Amino acid sequence: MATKDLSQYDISSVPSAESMQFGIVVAEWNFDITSALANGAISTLKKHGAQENNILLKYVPGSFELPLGAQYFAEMENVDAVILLGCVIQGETRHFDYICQGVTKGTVDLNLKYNKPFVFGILTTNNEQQAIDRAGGKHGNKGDEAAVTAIKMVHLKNSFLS
Ligand code: RBF
Repeated sequence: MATKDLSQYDISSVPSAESMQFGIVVAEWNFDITSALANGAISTLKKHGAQENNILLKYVPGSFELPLGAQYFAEMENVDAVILLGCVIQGETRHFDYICQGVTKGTVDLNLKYNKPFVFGILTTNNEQQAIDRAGGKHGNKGDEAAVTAIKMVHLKNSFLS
């Protein structure tokens, strides 16, 4: 994956997502940003062959709730991967640190507990402009990058099973 433009990647390196099923959990905080991340993720999944009815979308209030929302997908739906989309912007208090710590640790734990990909599609920025730049702006869209990661990780797992 590119580091400067989150939407730039080698298309030929991405396997087909035609038979894959995805859950996407979106935080409602900073929704202008997170809805743009969701649009990016969905269009990238479809671009690589995912069927519309195999992309399930749910919302949680804020990024702190993303791991539990993602766990509901793992427990109650037959998904191959879950993409967590959020945007945490640094404010005046320590909230930023606690939310980032919680969602990061929660996401790592889910990957290992369920042995399936839970993709970290969460922007953690100093200000709103940095988030806009990474949600379809001058640095691309983190939702695109998260979708490509999900496809590649499902393919990786399947390669061990076949
Ligand atoms: N959630 C986010 O997804 N992004 C944020 O930038 C964000 N900032 C917050 C700042 C404060 C002061 C508070 C109280 C909450 C914030 N949240 C944010 C919401 C958080 O993830 C969670 O939904 C709530 O803390 C649950 O009550």
